[in-house]
Amino acid sequence: MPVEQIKDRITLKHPDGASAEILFYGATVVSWKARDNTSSTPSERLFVSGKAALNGSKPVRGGIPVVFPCFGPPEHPDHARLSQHGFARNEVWNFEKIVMDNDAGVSVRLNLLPRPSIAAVYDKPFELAFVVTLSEHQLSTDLHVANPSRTSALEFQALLHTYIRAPAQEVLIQPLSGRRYVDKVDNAAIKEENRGAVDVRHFTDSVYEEVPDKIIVSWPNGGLVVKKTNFPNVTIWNPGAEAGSRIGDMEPGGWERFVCVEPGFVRGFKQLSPGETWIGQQVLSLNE
Ligand code: TA6
Repeated sequence: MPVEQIKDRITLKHPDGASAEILFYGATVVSWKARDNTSSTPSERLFVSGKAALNGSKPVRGGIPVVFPCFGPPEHPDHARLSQHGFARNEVWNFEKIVMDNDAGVSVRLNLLPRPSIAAVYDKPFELAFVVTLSEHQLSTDLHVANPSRTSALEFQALLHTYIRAPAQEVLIQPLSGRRYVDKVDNAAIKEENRGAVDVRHFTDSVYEEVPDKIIVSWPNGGLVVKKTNFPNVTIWNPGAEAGSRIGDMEPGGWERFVCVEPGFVRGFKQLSPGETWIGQQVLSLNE
């Protein structure tokens, strides 16, 4: 099961043709190709804008950006000097090791430790690791957050900002019915979802609370399942044409080709005691 390290990225390959690509920049997964029951050849399951910067000049517009230690504009005093969605997606991570490489799948681990560029804006001790595992029909991404301090707690938010390639006008996300959510398109009003399935036919930016760990993302003749662990919240985002056309690195009409389904711990802050580690996991599956 080959793992290839090319200049700016790691490529994982599976004997059946599935593959994944992870930029060292931001540990951003920028490609996941796999077959489902209806296809004989692997196809791309993630969306990356054709105008995305992949050279480290700015966070990638697409794939699976890693959001840490804050989601959205910073609210916590520890995060006061950070930009939106924190520093993890803006830093070059280190390739630590191959965790697994057999017929079942291949798994690699990257890490991000304090360094001067981070210390300039964030002075809390932390250790991050990101483990990406590719199997025939699944892509698993685990974010490990450790608090190496012997004395102080670590408070953070974390989220995987996953851009699922999908026909945005036809995609449905469930089960969110009855769940409370923050509607960021309506002055952050707190609402209860009254739809059986959520669509993104209009500008959508909703942070759902206490969401079941299995989320079904479906569209005519396609779909995938998102399974999450330790991520109680899910953000659903699609900017639509008006807001989308104002995003500088969004390809023309790009908003028609993705839905962001973002498992996270973003309502309040996760607190790690000294020496504690937390793992948030997302598993994207075809053929469920
Ligand atoms: O996850 C949804 C969101 O917080 C939206 O509010 C929008 O800002 C999106 O993330 C993209 O953020 P970015 O900083 O990548 O442009």
